[in-house]
Amino acid sequence: MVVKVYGIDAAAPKRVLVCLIEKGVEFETVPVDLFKGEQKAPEFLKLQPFGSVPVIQDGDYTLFESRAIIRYYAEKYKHQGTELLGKTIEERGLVEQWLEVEAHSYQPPLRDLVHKIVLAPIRGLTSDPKLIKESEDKLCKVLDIYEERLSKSKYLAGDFFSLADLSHLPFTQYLMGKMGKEYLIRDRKSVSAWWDDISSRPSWKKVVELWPGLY
Ligand SMILES: N[C@@H](CCC(=O)N[C@@H](CS)C(=O)NCC(=O)O)C(=O)O
Repeated sequence: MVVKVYGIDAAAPKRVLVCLIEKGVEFETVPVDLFKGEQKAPEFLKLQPFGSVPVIQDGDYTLFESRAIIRYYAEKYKHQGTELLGKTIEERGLVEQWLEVEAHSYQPPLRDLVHKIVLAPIRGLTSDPKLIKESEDKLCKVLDIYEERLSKSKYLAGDFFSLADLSHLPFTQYLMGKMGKEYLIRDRKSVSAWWDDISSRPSWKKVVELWPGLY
């Protein structure tokens, strides 16, 4: 059964795509044009009532929320492809801890920056340098904690690549691209080495090559 992934060129769907590639799960993509508002069309809302991407359909099973989807596939194919959840319950706890940090501390200020710097001009909106500075300051505080953590272990949850690291790929890629905020990563030695490591995985390189989006 080939998994259908709705939405491709935005960050949250890419979290799912990179996970499926790591797990060696076959999939096909269904484009959803966010700028045309296709995610709010009645047919799409039957799949995802909040009107955002990604959504997957796996046979007659439908799931939305990118982090729920990656957890589902990491568990469903535990013994196939890259092990992404850790080998012990303690490792699993740390993977979950850093997944939560990514969702609740890392992504919010970074998503704000992406909206203000990358998306605002496309939508014809002006962005306020003061608000950009506030988001950047919040992100810096989080990155300082990452620097400390990654000076002690190669990856976030320990010395193994996991869903926690993978979940950071799509939004961090924005910083490294046209946004011009690469220094936020490069100014932190351990974070910088971690980024070079995780972003050079063949799975992520394939995602960026196939779906460069707004990077
Ligand atoms: N928490 C959701 C967020 C999904 C989300 O915000 N997706 C964005 C693309 S990255 C989207 O669909 N934006 C269009 C919209 O919300 O109208 C997830 O992780 O799946």
